[in-house]
Amino acid sequence: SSQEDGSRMEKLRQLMDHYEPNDPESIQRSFARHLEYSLAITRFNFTMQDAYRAAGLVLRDRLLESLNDTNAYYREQDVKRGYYLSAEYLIGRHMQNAIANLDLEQSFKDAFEDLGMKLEDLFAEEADPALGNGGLGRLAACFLDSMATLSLPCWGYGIRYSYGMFKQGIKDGRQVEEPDFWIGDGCPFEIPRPDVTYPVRFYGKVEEAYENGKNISRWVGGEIVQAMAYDNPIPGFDTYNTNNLRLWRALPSQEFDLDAFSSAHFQDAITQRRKAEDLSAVLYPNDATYEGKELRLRQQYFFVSASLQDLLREFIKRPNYKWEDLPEKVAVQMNDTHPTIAVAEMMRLLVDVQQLQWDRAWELTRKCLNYTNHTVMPEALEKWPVEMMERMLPRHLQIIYQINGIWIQKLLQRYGDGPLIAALSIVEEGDVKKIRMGHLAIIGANKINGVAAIHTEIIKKETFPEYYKWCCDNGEQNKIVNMTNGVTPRRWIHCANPALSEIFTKYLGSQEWLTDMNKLKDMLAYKEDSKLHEEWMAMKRGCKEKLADWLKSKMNLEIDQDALIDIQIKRIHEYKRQLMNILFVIHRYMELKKKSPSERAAFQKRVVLIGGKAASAYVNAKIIIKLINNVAKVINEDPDTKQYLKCAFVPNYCVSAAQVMIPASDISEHISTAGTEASGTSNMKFVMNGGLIVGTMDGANIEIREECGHDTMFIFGCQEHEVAGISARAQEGHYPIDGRLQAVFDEIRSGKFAGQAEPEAQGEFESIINRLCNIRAAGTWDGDKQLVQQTKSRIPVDIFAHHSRTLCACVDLPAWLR
Ligand code: 8GP
Repeated sequence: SSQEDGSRMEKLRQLMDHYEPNDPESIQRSFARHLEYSLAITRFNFTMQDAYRAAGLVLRDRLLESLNDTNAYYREQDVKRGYYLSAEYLIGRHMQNAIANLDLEQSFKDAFEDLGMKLEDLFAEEADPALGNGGLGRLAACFLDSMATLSLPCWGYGIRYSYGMFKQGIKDGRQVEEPDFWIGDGCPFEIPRPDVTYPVRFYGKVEEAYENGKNISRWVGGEIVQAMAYDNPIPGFDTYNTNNLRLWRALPSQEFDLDAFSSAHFQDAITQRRKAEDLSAVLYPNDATYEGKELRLRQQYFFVSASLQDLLREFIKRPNYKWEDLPEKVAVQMNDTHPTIAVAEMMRLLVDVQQLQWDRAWELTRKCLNYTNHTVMPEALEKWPVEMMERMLPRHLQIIYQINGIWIQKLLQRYGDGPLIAALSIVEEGDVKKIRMGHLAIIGANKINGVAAIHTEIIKKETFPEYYKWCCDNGEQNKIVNMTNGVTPRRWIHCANPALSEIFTKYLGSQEWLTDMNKLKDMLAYKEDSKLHEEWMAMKRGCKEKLADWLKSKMNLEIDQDALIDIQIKRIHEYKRQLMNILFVIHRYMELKKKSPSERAAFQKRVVLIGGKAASAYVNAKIIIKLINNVAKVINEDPDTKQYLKCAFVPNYCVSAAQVMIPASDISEHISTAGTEASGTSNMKFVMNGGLIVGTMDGANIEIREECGHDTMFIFGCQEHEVAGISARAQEGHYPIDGRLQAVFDEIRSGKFAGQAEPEAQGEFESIINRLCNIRAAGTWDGDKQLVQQTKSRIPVDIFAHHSRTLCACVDLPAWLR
């Protein structure tokens, strides 16, 4: 009865009438209890890993308090909720960030130092959850921190991969991929929710029926997988608000089919189980490309369906809900094309399950969904074979055809028949008929956004030009909008560089800058202040020391802390041009070698660090890693030059590596061919840590330059609007190769970095140089010497054919060398 309920609640309220206290002693008490009772480890004998786990549980208690209160508050206020749908979250370690955001830094420091432990040592015990590939996944993680900090009622939804991004080892200079079973020892921050599960169907067939005067479609049969929720509290900074990242794990729909035992199908039952679990087993390690693999589409549908079922359930739980309120209460952001099956799934849930009329459902769907594009690489826009979709998601294919049919009708009315219709159709005709997920997304979304000003213009002009024309012709120019990326200063300044955070807080008088970066402008008042200069240099030195220790312990590399630290860390890609960076290093090395010892002493000392993972099947990217390693070996061992120039490939680049590297940099390289890097976000992190950018007019570099002043960035290279012209002129052979660059090519060809000791590598190095020189002996790496002679002074034309991605050496590098 409600009376019994009332008295029980009152009793429970009295039993727990306070929040967990946060003074150091209470934290110690809570730590000891978790060691003893949660982990069943004696408090008199434990390892650092045990300590980390117990400390994680201390934090989790506090996170739960604010998560529960925040959820209760959202419900009470009946707020509009945002949902970020992303197949990737490159979340990084939780502990340090959570302590900072919960305002527990001092208490934790005091509590653990008193017990003889350093917080940094605890932090280092945490596995770095890498449930993402690169920029897009890290952006999702930064957004979660910022949305919580801004007290916005927004949750993230994704997949709880058992294996995250592979660990990168380097063996004989080459990348080796090792599995990352990050979840192995359990993550103290996550909350398994066995009570929050949803069925997700695959395969089967659609039955048409006539019920209650209506034609209805029923998706039946096939197989059902259960999606089980794991919640990851995301605390905001300087607010009581804590949001949630809900990740789905796949489980079989029935634990064991008991009949299987008796009917000797036990093996089948186990296979079924494994198949279900495979769904959330591993992250696809591709970046800016996609693989048309069935498992990938299964993963996408799996998490999208569970997430939409969950958010609609939350909507329906509101008292007196009305469907027309859905867009007032729900906004869904689709992070790239990966979750865009959401357009069809939302329609299925509204039409088939909730029995709404098609037109009404379509209006609601379009008002609730939004889509972000993250790359101009056309191969990243996913397309699924119709045949595959028909088998796996038969009802969704029907829905997509229906959406497309109505859309094509509209187009025909507006433009009549013609090539525009085929270009705008969701269905791509051809030998293999495909569903274009990018098209489904733009047609099903309220807003479409690019991630930097230049990128948004490219989306309009090049990625979806026909769609943009449609928008303009229909008075909807504002459908494609720009939303330049951002990063969280809590992780990227406050946690990564506590000394800098202290400086800002001291000079600005408060921590407000941590939630309003505009406040940093007030630092300008101190720009001539010698005291600040001193403190700033001490901060940089401290960061470099930390980096030096880290490099020494990770890879036994010694660096001179007086050298200029020059860093390029990001996924390895031809368009990002790590190749150009290493060609520059070779050039610098050759210049140094030419000098006398006294002339060398006048050279700026430099340490060039390059880090990043290559997709496992990306052959050229892997050759670039090998080249960097081989060049580094020669340079670092050369007694004439090693004092002045060092180079290293830093293995296993990840969020925690970035937190050590970024604060220590003097300059960082953001040198993609203009028009190819959608935004970049590490550029922002380096600048926030007082580094200077060497960069091209690409992505967010352009906007950072406007914000910070032109004199704070070393810009070089051609501009995006010049690329097409250069390409055309190059076809006619108007670009001779710069002599300095030619010398670098010759040095590589001479076998200096591989030679006879490593003929295979030598062949690979020559093959990528040949590609730059438009020599089509690619693959046959010993090449056709005559062809080399004829063409080596020509601009790399075939690269232009390949989206100008590596437009590199011949056009941009000489400008950079200046
Ligand atoms: C990245 C872009 O390359 C980068 O410029 C941008 O800053 C970042 O997204 C965030 O917007 N794109 C991807 O990470 C990407 O396309 N990932 C592939 C897995 C599809």
